Amino acid sequence: MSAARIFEALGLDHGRLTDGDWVVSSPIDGAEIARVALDSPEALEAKLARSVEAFAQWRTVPAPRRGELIRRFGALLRKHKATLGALITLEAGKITAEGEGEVQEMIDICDFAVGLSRQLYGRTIASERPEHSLRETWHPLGPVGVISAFNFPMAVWAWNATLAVVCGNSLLWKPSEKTPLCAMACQHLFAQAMAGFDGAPDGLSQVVLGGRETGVALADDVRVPLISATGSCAMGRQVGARVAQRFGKSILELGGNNAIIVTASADLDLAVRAIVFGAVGTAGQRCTTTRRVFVQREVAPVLFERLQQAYAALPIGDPREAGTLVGPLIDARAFAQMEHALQVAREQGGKVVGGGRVLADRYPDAYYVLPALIEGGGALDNSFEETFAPVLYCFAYDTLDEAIACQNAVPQGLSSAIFTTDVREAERFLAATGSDCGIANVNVGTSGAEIGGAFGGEKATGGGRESGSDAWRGYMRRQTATINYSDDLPLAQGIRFG
Ligand code: UN1
Repeated sequence: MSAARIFEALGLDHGRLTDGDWVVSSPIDGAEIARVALDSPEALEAKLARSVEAFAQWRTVPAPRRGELIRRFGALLRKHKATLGALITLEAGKITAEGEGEVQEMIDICDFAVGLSRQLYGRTIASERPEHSLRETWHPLGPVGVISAFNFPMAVWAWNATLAVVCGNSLLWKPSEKTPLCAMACQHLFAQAMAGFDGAPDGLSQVVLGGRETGVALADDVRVPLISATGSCAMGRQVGARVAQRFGKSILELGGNNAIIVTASADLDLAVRAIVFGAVGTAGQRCTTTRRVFVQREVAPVLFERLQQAYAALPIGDPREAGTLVGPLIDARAFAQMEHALQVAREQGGKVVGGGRVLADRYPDAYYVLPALIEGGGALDNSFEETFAPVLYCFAYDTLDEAIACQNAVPQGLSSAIFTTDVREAERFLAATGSDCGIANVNVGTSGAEIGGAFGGEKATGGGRESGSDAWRGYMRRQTATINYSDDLPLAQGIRFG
């Protein structure tokens, strides 16, 4: 489906696909699919002002009623699931199943947020003073700035947006410059959900299109009390520092360098399937992508052999075609970074299987690659970095302690997994001395998290949590209130004054 057909199916004016200078191209074949208008600094200022006004109104709407708006939005996502999935495929290059899976993730978080809208619980606390009560209330925060990456061009926004909106906030979304159409489509459906909905103010949700300067302007603006940013560690380091400088809050969802440990007791069938999905799914461009494998030395030859067989049979190609499992990389730069990582691995003594460009005759302007496996003898420096491509470093280990130490030795701390049928190994991996990541799985791979859990990671991954569990608290401000219903004024800590 072309971008124009997709916009038409969503009821979006396709004049907007040609009304600007910013060129959007599809990673499928490199062809131009749109020229969109970016926001000027003046336009951004106007949107910020509207967002402040929208917040002032929206925070007074009861939370369950706010949830009702998200219910309507979720219904539109259900209706347009296939079309939205096709747009993700066109603009980000995901295979159809993964594009639709991303829309499903949005639908799921809508359902979660609707339920949450009746569960924004605070606590009541026993007061130390007679005839006093003590309670905690969660209040709306303000305009929430969402900065998102190309690889989840809709779902990451939805994780933030649906929670932020039921929590009573307004939204300003700066999507990746590589995927503005996905953002325009979500924004359009959100506006449709708002149409005729009593109490939903204009400007409740807005998209700002722009590059780095737009992100910086949002990060620096005191009118935006929370910035939720997804992207590289380098980006997060800058955004986090700028937001902290003005005492804003941030939720940072940065790079991952996720590992799977395969012990001698593992079910290798499961392990191989999980590793392949984790390493080559989304062409290795998820923050949760499996980038390293540590396998117990005695099973290492069998696992390497089976991984090589699986890699040799991978259907690589047009992500729209049924049967394709590996689509294109996002652009030439991603390909150059992959090549660089493989080059360094070879220089450092790694044995590289796969890698390199394929289908270049058919798609001279797109970047399809053979996913790469690297068998590492010793240390491979590049395995400490996140190369956003299907590059998997495999190492053999002797003891589980050694495997856990190696897994934890990288700067990032997002996702991790162990494949074992031994309960002691599993529990050691999950213990305080085990995996240091925000996500730790047993017999489940590193990617493909459900929305019900809190999603995010430690260390250079940024420490933020989004999506399920109590992540909603990040989008609200906490107020502690002490209420005196006595005729006296007793002071806390038993202090007598006067
Ligand atoms: C991301 O890559 O930024 O766990 C998010 C997963 C997805 C989300 C990834 N549910 O792989």
